Amino acid sequence: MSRPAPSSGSSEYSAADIQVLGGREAVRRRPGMYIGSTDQRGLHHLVYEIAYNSVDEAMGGFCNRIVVTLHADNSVTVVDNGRGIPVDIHPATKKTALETVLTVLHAGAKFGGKTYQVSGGLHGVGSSVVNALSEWLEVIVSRDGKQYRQRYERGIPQTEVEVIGTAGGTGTTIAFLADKDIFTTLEYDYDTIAERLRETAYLNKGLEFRIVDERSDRELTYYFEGGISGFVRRLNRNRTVRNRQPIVLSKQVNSTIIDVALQYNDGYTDNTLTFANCVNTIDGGTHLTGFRSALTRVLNDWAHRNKMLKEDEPNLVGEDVREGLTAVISVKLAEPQFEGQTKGKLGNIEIKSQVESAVAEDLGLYFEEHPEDARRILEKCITAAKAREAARKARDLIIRKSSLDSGTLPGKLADCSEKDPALSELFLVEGDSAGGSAKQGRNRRFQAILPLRGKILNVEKATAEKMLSHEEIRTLITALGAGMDDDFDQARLRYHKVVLMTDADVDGSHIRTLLLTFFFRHMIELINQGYLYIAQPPLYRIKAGKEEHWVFNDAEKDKILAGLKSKAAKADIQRYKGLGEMSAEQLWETTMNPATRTLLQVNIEDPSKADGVFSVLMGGDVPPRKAFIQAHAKNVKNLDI
Ligand code: 0RA
Repeated sequence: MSRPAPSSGSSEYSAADIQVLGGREAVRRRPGMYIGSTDQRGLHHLVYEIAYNSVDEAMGGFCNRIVVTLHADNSVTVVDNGRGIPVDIHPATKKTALETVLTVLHAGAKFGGKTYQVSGGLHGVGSSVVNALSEWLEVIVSRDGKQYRQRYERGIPQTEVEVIGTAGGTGTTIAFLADKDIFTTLEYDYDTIAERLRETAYLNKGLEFRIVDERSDRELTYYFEGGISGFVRRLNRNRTVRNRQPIVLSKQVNSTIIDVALQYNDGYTDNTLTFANCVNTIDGGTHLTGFRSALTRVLNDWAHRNKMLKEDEPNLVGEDVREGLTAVISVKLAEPQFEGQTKGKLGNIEIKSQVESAVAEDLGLYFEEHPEDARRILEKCITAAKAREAARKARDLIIRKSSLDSGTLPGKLADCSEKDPALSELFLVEGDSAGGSAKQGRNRRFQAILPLRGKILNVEKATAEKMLSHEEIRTLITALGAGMDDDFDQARLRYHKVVLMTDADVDGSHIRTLLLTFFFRHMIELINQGYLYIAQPPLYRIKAGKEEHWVFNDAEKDKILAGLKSKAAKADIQRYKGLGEMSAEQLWETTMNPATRTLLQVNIEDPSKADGVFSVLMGGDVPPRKAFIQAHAKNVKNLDI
């Protein structure tokens, strides 16, 4: 045994001593703290831990072949052709460097000779953790022409570091059997481990990573000359891509190596994977932040300079330029800081600006040389921006819509005192002056008046949001109280008679048609329930002495005039062009009084035909509308949809 006994005075314990003595016990007592769990996931971590030490060696450029073998007895061997773990005596522990690495927690991090190491991630806790959790572990090192070996059981050395032969090359072989007293299973999953090794091989181009499963005779060798470019190609393998070749950016800033590959597909998700020293940083971090701001900036610059975005058009935002993006960002740095609950986030602050300027510079150059790629990518981003804007408007609309039924009735509404909708009537009256007469003439107990000023918006042509930004339409919806479109709630409707009362002239019929279109498109239930009516104001008043006639059409007028003529009475004919020409009493008597008025109920005989009529009448296509209005102008007042 090489372990020195602790001296009795605790003040004389060196930090290393405490770690040596405490480490093994601590790890075995609370394995989850070091490897996450003791199920298959935790078991797999042992393999990654050992294999990643070899990957560290590869990242330093000292190793280009790693073989992981899963044996039939559930032991695992990891072989690399690196420099071999040093076997000289370590001054602090007075033991071999090899034994220090395998017994002292995080000892690997304290060793020189490694530029980039995985330490700090969930893995990278050190070989000593694997050692402590293994029933046995054997290490064989080839260096300086010799082969060395040492054996451990549950982290305790069973032999010294012994010379067992001569060696031609250099390298490290570590074999271990996980402790069945610690793990709930010793069964490795080939596919899971193979996938992980594949990923690591992509991140280290030129590294040959081999997995052999002696339990099933399966084996695979991963070797990617293209590195992460191949990774991106693989991630996009079942997709239609925008830029044919992944864009590859590679830079070294001081000792930091930055590798980025990206390619757009026709999908909508952002599939960006980030790594720091080959550890998948699932929560991103400074490398991701730097990449994103560079990407947005470069694409905006290019779009503006090449007139794909006009000067006054807003910049693309992050989510626009990330739609359909597949990217791999890999940084290798001396002292990675992994942050967050799961240590999945890179924290090194300097990395942000390093990645940002590297990507901005190289991507800018790439687009200058490949304008076709830039154009194809930007077409996609600009479409995404438009879709985002449309979605925002739709959202706003919903929010605004909900504010429509906030409960405050519009000030312009002269409401009735009746609260039962079945007994209440709402008159929609064209113009303020007619509105005034109607307010005076009505029966305020059950008749409400809403004057609508000017031209009502053409809802057939207007986009939904434009329509709702229109004051008159909003007032109308609020007064009715039942919302509109999909959230029209008949139970909240405040009137079961809605009466359109417009002038008998061209403007009046126009407004009436617009209102009908609105109800047809947005409150069809109101029509289906038979709640929508058209008032019938008289066209003429004929007076002859004490006789007074209200006349609603020309045929009637002719008939009455003929009657008066036969009586030789002198007829005084007044034509009413507007509702405002009638006094309040006249309006009540002729048009509003339920005892004497005529109301036309609006109903739809053939909805598909009505749809066509409204499209022609109110749609954006001018020539068919003109033809229709010319053909039907005189019938419009009796419009029956
Ligand atoms: C520290 C120093 C040196 C190599 C290694 C560690 C090393 C560790 C592992 C773990 C698995 N495979 C490994 N290969 C190398 C190099 C010291 C030198 O030769 O100068």
